[in-house]
Amino acid sequence: MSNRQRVLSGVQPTGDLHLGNYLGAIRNWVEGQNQYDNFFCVVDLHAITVPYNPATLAADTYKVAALYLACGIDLNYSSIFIQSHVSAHSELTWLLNCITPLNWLQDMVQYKEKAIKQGENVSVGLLDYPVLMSSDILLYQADKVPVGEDQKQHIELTRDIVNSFNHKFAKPNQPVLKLPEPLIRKEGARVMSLTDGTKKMSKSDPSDLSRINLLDSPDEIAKKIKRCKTDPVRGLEFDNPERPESNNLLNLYMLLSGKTKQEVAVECQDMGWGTFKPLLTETTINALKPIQEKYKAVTEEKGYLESVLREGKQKAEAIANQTLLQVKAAMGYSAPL
Ligand code: AQP
Repeated sequence: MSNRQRVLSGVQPTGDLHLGNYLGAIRNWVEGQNQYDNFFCVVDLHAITVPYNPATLAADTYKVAALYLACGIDLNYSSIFIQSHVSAHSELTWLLNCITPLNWLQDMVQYKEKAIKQGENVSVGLLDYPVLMSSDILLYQADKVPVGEDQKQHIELTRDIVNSFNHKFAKPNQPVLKLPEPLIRKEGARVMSLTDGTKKMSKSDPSDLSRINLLDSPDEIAKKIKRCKTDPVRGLEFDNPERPESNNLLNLYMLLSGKTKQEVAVECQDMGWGTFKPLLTETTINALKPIQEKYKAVTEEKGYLESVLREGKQKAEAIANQTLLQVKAAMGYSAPL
């Protein structure tokens, strides 16, 4: 076994992955992966906490897994698996549910936001989402969890659950569960919607024009950037709270071009939107091209993705089942016969 610290993260198969998921999460997984022992899962159990289509769930799940590979997840450092294939995730969730106070979950911002959107049909699963996420992380005794800014509160809750669990069930100085830390990069941590620079880019936004999906064609990218919200001011600038769209689009340009903030600020300070938009379009198309080519190759190789996921499941299960046994023993359950 390696001595490297362990990383766990995932994305829900709730729609097409977009630049927010890539720049806020997956790109950071890729860049840091050779320093860690990584587990990346497609969190399909999370995907059913909001209304979903059973007819496309399996295909959507495979698509996300293929995109992990397309974005550069390297199997020499990382395992990729599907959450629902490792049943320990559900079982640990039940055990942790029973030590998690209800009001901790009712305070979660994501729950409140999504509950408002769903009106009358809010499921217990939506409320319980952060406990399932805690189980995902804790089963692997993960040291680090690379996520976008929106998930920080859930990691804090995970830490509270760890402290509560170890306090109740572990012997002094022999913690059963490891305290994980969020890994949030400042750049890309919160990519905003193309149609409203004050709202985060999201798979579940009803308007596809609000986001650039990783598999969008050059024409779609051009159309979305052409129609994206701007302001009447000439010259673009970062960090002006009165100009959220300018800040967001400059950040996208910076991250996708690989230029520094200073370089971009100087290059675009006198630019009008009519010059900037084609520049951003070309940069985005070029940045996504290698991902799209790799995606095509991964999905065209018959049986390849299945073999990656099978191997990932085996590696994940070996660790997850061990942690589950330790948790159950600490909680007073008899050993399985
Ligand atoms: N706009 C964003 N900017 C930066 N990071 C983001 N992430 C999501 N949106 C942005 C990060 O992507 C990872 C996977 O997210 P998820 O699928 O688990 O759920 P989410 O955070 O709720 O993402 P979406 O796109 O908004 O999905 P829906 O609409 O289904 O809820 C996480 O690390 C997240 O931080």
